[in-house]
Amino acid sequence: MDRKHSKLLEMSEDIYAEPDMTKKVKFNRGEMKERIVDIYVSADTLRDGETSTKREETADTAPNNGPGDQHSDRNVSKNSSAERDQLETKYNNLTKEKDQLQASYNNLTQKRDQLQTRYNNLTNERDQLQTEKAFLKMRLTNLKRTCPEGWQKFESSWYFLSTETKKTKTWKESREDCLERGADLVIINSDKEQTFLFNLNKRLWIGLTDSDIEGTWKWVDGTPLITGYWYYPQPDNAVPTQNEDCVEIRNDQLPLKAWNDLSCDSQLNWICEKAF
Ligand SMILES: [Ca+2]
Ligand SMILES: [Ca+2]
Ligand SMILES: [Ca+2]
Repeated sequence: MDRKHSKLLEMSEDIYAEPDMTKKVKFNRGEMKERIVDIYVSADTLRDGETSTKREETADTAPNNGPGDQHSDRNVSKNSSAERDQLETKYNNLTKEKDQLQASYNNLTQKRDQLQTRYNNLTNERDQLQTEKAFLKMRLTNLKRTCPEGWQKFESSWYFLSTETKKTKTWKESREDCLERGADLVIINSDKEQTFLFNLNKRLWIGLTDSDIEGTWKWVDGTPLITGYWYYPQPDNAVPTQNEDCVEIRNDQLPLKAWNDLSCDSQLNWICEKAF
């Protein structure tokens, strides 16, 4: 037997031999038939000096994805089932994650709202404090500027009251004292101011006189008297001088009926006013 026939016999034996499972699973029946046909073809072609080994090799390595490959279908089905399980797991995980994120988001939203409220409150508080600070600063400035010792504030004026009864002065001397203090004898502009002065509870010179024209009362700043707080029957320009041209507030009358005209040479306490 020459080499070519020996090879052919070997191949025939291969075909009728016990099936090699690892090899067989790669072929369908159609392919097996093709291989057998190939072998007889090979016997013819041997004369042309062609071996079938090449063809066998080709068949061996051919792709096995032809139609009707049941084994491949099972694999696909198996694969898609595993893939579905994986996807389902993934979906469940993502759903869980989404829920956690939603909860987290809700918490953060709540926190943000709380912070917003707090921020608004703090802003309001800050604005109030700023207003308060500005007000206090203004007050302090006023105090520094216009509050020397012995002065007191009422409404929008500062007042200096002469308190020592032994050091009383005439109306003219009293006015000079006020001018030296950068002020003047008080000018009474309202019932409130009148009441405040009455409550100081002293006989005091005020900045009103009719020394220029008898009976025509003028304040020290030159403005005419509009509202007076005389008690009856003042002003009377009365005895003993018959020349009462200066005005005092008395402490033995009513708050809004407390003025009397008397001689400017009388000695009294006095009150200066500095408006701001
Ligand atoms: Ca006044
Ligand atoms: Ca008079
Ligand atoms: Ca009088």
